[in-house]
Amino acid sequence: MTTRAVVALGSNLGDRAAWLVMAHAAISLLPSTSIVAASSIEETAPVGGSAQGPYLNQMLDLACALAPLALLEALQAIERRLGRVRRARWGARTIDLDLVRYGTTAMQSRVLTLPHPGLATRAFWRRELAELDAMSRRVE
Ligand code: PH2
Ligand code: MG
Ligand code: MG
Repeated sequence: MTTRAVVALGSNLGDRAAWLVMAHAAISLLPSTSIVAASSIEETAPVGGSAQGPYLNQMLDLACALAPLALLEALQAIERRLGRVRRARWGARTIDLDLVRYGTTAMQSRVLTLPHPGLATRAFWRRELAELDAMSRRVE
């Protein structure tokens, strides 16, 4: 059984568009996971953290049979492989992959909160999610 999982991509260091493409490719190769839809890519002003450059953000809709924590770990492994160095919280990053929604799962643990609490404060995430939901309504 697969679940629709939504992953937010963000990059504000180096060739931002190339990082998004590489993350897209790496996610498409995850076991038991396929990319069903992608939102448009938008440039957004940085939220929080120290002074840093603008982000490119995008969301992907996945059909995924991995459990939420397994998917989270797989996304973190991709971040590490793509050269992300965790320095400051909210700081600049080559690629950030956030698990935003996993079906209708609601959970709160030390490592994962679903739906992602950032949905409440990030208008660009809500916009991208609405785009994905509109696309999935067309195919269902
Ligand atoms: N991610 C952050 C911190 N700030 N700002 C924008 N515009 N987009 C992001 O993806 C973002 C951010 C930490 O995850
Ligand atoms: Mg993030
Ligand atoms: Mg993150």
